[in-house]
Amino acid sequence: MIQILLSLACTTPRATDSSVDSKPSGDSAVHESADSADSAVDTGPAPSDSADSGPACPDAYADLDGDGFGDPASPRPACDAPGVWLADHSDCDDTDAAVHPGAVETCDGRDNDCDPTTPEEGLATWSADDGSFSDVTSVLAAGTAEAPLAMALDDGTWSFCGGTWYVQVDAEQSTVALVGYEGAVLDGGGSGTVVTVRGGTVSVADLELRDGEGSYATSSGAGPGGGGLACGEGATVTIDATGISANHAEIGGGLLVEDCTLSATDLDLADNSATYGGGMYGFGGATTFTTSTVASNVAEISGGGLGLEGTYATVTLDLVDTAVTDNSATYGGGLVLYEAAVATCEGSATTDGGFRRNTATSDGGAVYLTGGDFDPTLAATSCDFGSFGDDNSPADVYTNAGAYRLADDVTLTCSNAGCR
Ligand SMILES: [Ca+2]
Ligand SMILES: [Ca+2]
Ligand SMILES: [Ca+2]
Repeated sequence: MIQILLSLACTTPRATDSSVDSKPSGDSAVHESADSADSAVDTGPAPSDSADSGPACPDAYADLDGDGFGDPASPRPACDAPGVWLADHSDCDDTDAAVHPGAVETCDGRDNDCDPTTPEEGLATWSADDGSFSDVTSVLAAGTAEAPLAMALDDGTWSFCGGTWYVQVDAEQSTVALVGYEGAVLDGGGSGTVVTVRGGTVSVADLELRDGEGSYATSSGAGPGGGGLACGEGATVTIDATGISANHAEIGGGLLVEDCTLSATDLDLADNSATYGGGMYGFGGATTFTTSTVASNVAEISGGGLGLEGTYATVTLDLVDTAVTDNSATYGGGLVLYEAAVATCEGSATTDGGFRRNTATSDGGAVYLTGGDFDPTLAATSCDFGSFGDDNSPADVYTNAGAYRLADDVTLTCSNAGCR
């Protein structure tokens, strides 16, 4: 690559190198493009020095990131260009020294080598907090459906591009981001939890967590659970634009939450199955789903879509503009609340937030709540419970005081004493 420093502009008094002044005038094509591209220079004040009568000046280009490749958006005649200006103008990002022609393409959703045709699919990258990064494609690609790669994650951002990655990853007291591009899938191979978070702060974005078999045991000994993702022991987990589907566990087919703060936005929790909590089960902690869907999950016993056990610790679930649909169980097709569990359903007249088309073979098509020593709570604000075509079956909410049929956009609170 030619990297010619054109800082020796003929307009600058200190220019003593004759290489620019003596440039052959045959470079007229470049000169013409400069005329047409940069009229500001052409119409600016006439330099008073010898540049007026000098030979044609080729364009020069800024290199603000210092990677040796110029910014094509910054042409100016070399004669007027002080500082470090280059003849090269092939840098597609002059704010990032790691991005230039010939750079290694990495999985980051960006064009690293200034060639948009270079594929990212099938690449995986790990980047540390200090900005350094490593191509970890060969490490992560070692997993197979029969033998998924079991791996503890170091701090940093793990990026997965395209394709299916057979992994069972583990974050323990770490600060980890898992990011997908181009429809990347993390597949547990049906033999373990796909993502286990044992403390720390973990984010998951733009990924699909699939085909996990819950292997996380809670501190109370319940489980194993959390086929797609298990979070426990004071962890903070953020999920965005991610699917958790086709996972299985004894408890929490897709998600298991134990003493964890989990916030999910645009989560698609679908087609998971378990004995308790087909989509998700919570044993403590605070979970929030915003503009998400919980669909077509199945529990053999209770909580087809979602379940909370409030015997051991404070456990809450807030459903904000989240649609819980087409889930099924024996008790609580959409949601089951045991003991001191607290759930909220917040919708609006213009959203489908709430419970529709969920079914229970026994009681509580949408929600089943029951407590012996404690009083579970469901607080609904403009929450849908379905109507003629998309009602839950049998009655919408089962409580110790009886079953309730509810309509759409309902605001009330249900507990052991009933819904009011
Ligand atoms: Ca540059
Ligand atoms: Ca660059
Ligand atoms: Ca890239």
